[in-house]
Amino acid sequence: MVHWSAEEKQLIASLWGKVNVEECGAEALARLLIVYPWTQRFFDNFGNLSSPTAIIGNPKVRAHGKKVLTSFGDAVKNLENLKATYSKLSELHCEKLHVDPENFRLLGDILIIVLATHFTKDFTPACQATWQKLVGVVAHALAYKYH
Ligand code: HEG
Repeated sequence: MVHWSAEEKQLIASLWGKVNVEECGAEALARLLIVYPWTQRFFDNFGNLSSPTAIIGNPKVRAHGKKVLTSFGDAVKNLENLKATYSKLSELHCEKLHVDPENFRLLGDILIIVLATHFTKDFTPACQATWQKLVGVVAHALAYKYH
């Protein structure tokens, strides 16, 4: 059972309150597709992904990044209940989308980098550790229904 201390809850909530899900979501997904280009195969209907500039400017990448980070926000609101929160999405990513769960970890690591670049001052060691814990637990919850 994952436990969240009062300090951890506070570090998560206060940073999340400053996050622009549209900007940070778009940036995180774009970085995933650039840094780990094999992840592009899940998005073969997204049009031009031929260069970093194309990826960053691609409106479908932007829209999907926002969708993913908005959904990540459900974790922030349901810290005590992540497996149930992501149960349906875990099934979807496994059974319909066939996304290897390793990709959830890659995206989580990238999200940490995006947050660190946007919120350098807030990103104290305690904040960073707490967010690393959160992205890890979210990745674990999203992988829970895989078989
Ligand atoms: Mg996933 C769809 C959330 C990581 C590939 N993802 C979705 C949807 C949500 C979501 C909410 C829409 C579901 C629906 O239509 O009902 N994704 C989500 C989260 C995370 C994540 C919260 C991690 C934090 N997704 C992720 C990763 C990949 C991926 C790492 C692949 C590298 N997602 C993926 C694809 C779709 C979704 C291919 C369908 C896209 C489409 O064609 O609309």
